[in-house]
Amino acid sequence: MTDFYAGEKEYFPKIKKINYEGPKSDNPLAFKYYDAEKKVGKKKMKDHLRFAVAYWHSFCADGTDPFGSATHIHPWISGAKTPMDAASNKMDAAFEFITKLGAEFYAFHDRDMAPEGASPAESEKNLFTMTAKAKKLQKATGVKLLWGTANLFSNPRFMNGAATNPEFSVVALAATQVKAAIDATIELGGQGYTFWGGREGYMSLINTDLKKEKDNLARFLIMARDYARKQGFKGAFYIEPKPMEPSKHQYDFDTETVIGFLRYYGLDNDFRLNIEANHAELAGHDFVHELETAAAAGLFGSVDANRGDTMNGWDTDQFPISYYETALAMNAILKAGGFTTGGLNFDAKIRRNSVDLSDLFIAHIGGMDAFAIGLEIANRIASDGVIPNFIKKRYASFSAGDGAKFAKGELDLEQLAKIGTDAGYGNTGITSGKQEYLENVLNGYLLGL
Ligand code: XUL
Ligand code: CO
Repeated sequence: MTDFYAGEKEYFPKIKKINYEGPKSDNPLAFKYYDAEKKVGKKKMKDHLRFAVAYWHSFCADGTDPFGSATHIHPWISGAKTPMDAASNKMDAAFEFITKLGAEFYAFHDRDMAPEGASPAESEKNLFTMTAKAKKLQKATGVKLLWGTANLFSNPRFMNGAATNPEFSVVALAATQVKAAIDATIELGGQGYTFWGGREGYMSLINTDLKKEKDNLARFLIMARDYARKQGFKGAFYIEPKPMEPSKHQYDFDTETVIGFLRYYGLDNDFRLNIEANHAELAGHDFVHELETAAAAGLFGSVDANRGDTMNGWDTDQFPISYYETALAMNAILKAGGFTTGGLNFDAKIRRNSVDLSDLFIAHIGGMDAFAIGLEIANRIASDGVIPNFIKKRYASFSAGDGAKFAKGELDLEQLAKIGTDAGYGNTGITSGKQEYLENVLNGYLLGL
């Protein structure tokens, strides 16, 4: 990583490289806990956390909501003469921001990087022009691509779905975007390719052939996988579950649903899960539940780091700040072996009334510090051993004797029932789960005791 600015124009001239200054610093533009080079366990913080900046929220979203117009007037867009000029300026701003922040990765949708043209061919040309520029900026700054994706939800043509659209011609147009976005991802050395299906669901079952739509979605994913592999893509494909919004019901409802889908259609060798904290909440789960569920299936891939608002039922995409949540998340991620192709992508946006350019830096700094603390606590959980050892002991009866035979599938139901009959009732099963004790242990780590 270099810390020089490599674009053609500078958009954050008052902000210099963000440095680690330690917990006592009161500089809002400094890290208090994220110390990229610091070793935690066997790896450096930056290699554990693999932070990525989301192009769409940080450089495209303008604060528009259903009740009001734009509040973020981005200088990289407002001064541009043409949509391609805006795209080029936006990319300068993006690489300046990511470099000054010291994140190692970014993630993009095709339409974040380059505007749609008058035809699929022109859209592709726009994307490849911007891909060439991104490649130069990646080389100059050392910033890498975590994953690419195609926006198959904003354009009105996707109002009835993309791969699940009842009209074949829309499915084919979705393919033009996915093919080009895969090409761009490969060209940029992307480590993953993500599918988030915001319109891959239904608004009502009264007009929907659910089986056909799911079959078509799987067919489309198989085609995308085969194309990417043929082009030499070695990275991971991710499905990002979300239960609803914008559709009433999305087929990638939650992690467990996606695991079933991937296995049913034979996609589980190539696809893994990209888990988003706020999406987990919308599905009625904890973030950590989704992480542990993916890991249990051997399908954990990457994370869209953010948080929701427990009082709201929609995707508020706020920056993560809860140490408790980041600690449990990092504990799950470390237990799963850590990131390989994946990372922590801030799929988060500053609030509509956060109108200072510095707010974008401050928000990311807070999120990175929160995950750095989470990592330290997760490492403490592992090294201290109280919690993992308790869990190990809790299941110890499956490691020896009849319990081990059961686990290996060496007993049938009659043999199992006989063991139960011989043991009798007694006090069997009356064992404390020690939840409160373990919660207090965790709180102790959070206070650094
Ligand atoms: C939408 C969402 C998307 C995906 C990428 O809720 O999370 O931004 O991460 O398409
Ligand atoms: Co996301």
